[in-house]
Amino acid sequence: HKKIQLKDYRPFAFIVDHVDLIFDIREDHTRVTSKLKMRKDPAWADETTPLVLNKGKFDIISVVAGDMVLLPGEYKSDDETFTLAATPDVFELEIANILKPDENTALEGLYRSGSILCTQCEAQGFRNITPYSDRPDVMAPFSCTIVADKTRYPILLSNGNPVKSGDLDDNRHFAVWEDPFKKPCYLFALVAGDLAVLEDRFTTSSGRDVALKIYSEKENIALCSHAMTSLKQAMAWDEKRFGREYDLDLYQIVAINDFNAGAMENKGLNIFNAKYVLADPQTATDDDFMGIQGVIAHEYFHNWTGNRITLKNWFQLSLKEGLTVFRDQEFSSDMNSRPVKRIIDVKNLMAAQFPEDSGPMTHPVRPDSYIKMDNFYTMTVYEKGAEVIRMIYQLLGQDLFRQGMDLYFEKFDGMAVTLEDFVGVMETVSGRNLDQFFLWYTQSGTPEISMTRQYNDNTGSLSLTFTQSTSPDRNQSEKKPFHIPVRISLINRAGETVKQEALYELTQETHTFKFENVSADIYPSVFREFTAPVRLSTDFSDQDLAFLMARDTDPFNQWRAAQTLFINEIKNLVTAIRTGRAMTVSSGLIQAFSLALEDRKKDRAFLSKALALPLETEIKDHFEIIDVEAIHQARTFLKQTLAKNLESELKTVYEICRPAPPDDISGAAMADRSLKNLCLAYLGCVPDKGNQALVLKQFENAGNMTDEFAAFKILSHMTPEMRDSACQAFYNKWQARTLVIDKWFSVQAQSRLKDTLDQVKQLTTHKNFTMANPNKVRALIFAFAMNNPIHFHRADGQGYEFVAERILALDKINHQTAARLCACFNLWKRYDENRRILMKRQLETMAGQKTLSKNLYEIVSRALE
Ligand code: B3K
Ligand code: ZN
Repeated sequence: HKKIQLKDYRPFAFIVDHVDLIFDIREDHTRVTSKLKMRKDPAWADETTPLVLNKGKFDIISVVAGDMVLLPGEYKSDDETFTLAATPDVFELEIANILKPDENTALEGLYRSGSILCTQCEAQGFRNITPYSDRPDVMAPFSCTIVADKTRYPILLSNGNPVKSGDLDDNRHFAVWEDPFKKPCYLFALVAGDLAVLEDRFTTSSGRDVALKIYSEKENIALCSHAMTSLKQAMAWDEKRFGREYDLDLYQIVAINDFNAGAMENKGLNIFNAKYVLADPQTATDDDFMGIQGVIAHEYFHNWTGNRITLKNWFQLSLKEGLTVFRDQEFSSDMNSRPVKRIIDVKNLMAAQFPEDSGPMTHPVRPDSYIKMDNFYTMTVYEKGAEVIRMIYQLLGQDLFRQGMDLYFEKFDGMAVTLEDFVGVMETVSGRNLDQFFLWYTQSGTPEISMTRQYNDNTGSLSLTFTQSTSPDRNQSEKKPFHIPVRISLINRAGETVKQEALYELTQETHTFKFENVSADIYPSVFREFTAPVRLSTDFSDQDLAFLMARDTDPFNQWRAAQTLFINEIKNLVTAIRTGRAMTVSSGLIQAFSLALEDRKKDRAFLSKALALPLETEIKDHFEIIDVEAIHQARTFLKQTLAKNLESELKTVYEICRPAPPDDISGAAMADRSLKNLCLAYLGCVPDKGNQALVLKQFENAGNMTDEFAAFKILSHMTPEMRDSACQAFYNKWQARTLVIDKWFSVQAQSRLKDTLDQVKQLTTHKNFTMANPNKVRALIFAFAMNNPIHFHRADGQGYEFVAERILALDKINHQTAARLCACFNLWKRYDENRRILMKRQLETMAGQKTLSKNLYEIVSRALE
């Protein structure tokens, strides 16, 4: 399979002046007619330049160039390209072809989800609809006519504005849409179906009256109001924070059940995974509510960062994704608790991006090459990309950053640009040179920073020495030092600030910063708010960490201190297990935990994060060789020991966080629930009848999904009998709600009970399960493979065998999602020899298949390299 390389980028030799699409939707097929107005770009084409368009696997039924009907010999067409050997300088081309959306299980291009026909084009799905130059730097105005049966498809949607509609013979009707903004084809969208709509309006700051419409299946329309509220919040926020106004009279969102990604920002017609639209307190958890708010905002923000200004080529993906994630993170921070949002984002980065960057998929935020672009919608491009933007924001400060953004919008509106263009405007407004900083885009890997303190008693000076190093990897055999911002402040034993926070910059391997006239008991608080995406090791003792956990003036650093204490303790326990010593938990840790739990001044949402043990999947990143069983045993022992020692405190806090009204989704109510459910999870992990009864009581009497689901999860680990009866009850109650049934699958997939693999296998044949729906596959198979280490990594290899077999089955119908699932094998070299051999065997079996998709081939072959 061919590798596409950034260094081979060439502009398209033609300009597309207009695209007119006609979709004639019939019972078992759709006929697409594309009318292109094109001309040669004199800068790149001469009389010998052929026209080469991308094309998927479908049959062409007619081609008209100008007034000439072309015969099959006069154009060339195969499964990948459509070619005209020669064209005039200016010409019109009309191509008609037949699609079978009902047979499209890959969910890219035009496909059916239930009774709805819809599209997904990013990254390169548009070529499966009609031959086109399927690349983001080819921008054109589109119009789109949809013709369909009026009963089956009463609603016909596309991008932009509705300009005409009407009835036709045979119970058919049509709608014509025009998008006045030039766009790349990956932003094209079409929806046809029998949908209900929730309508609202928004008036922009300059007075434009925008109609807002959220569409879903009729039975779910009552679940769309949180999405609508979130959309209006996002529109208002983007005006206030970035001066960005919406630019059409209509903004539409459609909820779809079968979707490979979370959502898609098509111009004026977002298509969403129903999971990120539908919610009410009975069926969605507080985390779901936050997720919806964030994703609705993210897609809305793309209208400026992604759509109005788009990408020169796919290598620049982080230009829209990193920036838009940064924007949605800032939005969620302004709407909710900023420190808690920061903790959630960093935890996610450490749990998923750090490992990605240390394995076979490691790539710079701007990758140099790909086989399938779909494989590069990664944590690195998105989340690390957002951290890189955040560092620019730190280096420039809020005002200059905003000036840079304003200049970016002014200079590049309507264009397809690069990361250099973005960083360039930041250099212009700040007068700074960001050449070294740009390494964050071109060099892969997570820098490791060590920080040591030297205190001079005679002079009263504290020196902080920072050293950075980044391990060589497949992308660069030698790493240059990164330009790393670090926010530092100094605090005393009373927890008071003695030196205000300031920004320092690391540009060389080693830097020492000296602070004069400070006393010996001063603590530095470094990398406040996680100033840079680096691994940090310090010379802090566990006593120091316990102090910082209680008194650091930055809540993020309090959280980090707590997590570091937990990790240190778990490392000690793992050593004890491996050397056959008895496990004990240090009294200092128990005390620090207890003090935090009793600190009534602390924000409850924050506490629920700080006092949660790191997950096994996060802990593994702190070990060179991952000992799955020892990590599991150590973490379980620590959790049970804390619960046994602090039982009465945990119960007290559980009671104090008595729920606000169950349908209250205010920040305070969510915070109470999160701390309450953390206490319940600790209490429920000790095999004690009283605690079990408490969990069961919450499960049975919960007034919302947050509480019900929290208790359900705890029950799923207790005993097979308790798990089974909880599963039965939950299923009986929610079987008609497909998104809730996803939760039911995922809880069972993550159970620690012995028979989990057999249960999961059984569930693949359950009547509510299907490999054709990505949400179902994620709920059951991904959850098992990614979040249930002791069972996926069973020493007998059966977990691997099961997942590999599912990956191959999925690859036959949905290559994008199959390749994503295969990431569970990526770190195979980090396990013990037995598991290494077993995992490698599965990778080799996959590699040996005759018909592997390009997507899966790329993941498997990188893993085996
Ligand atoms: N831009 C889309 C990603 C589509 C996934 C393509 N495989 C979602 C987003 O980031 O907003
Ligand atoms: Zn995005």
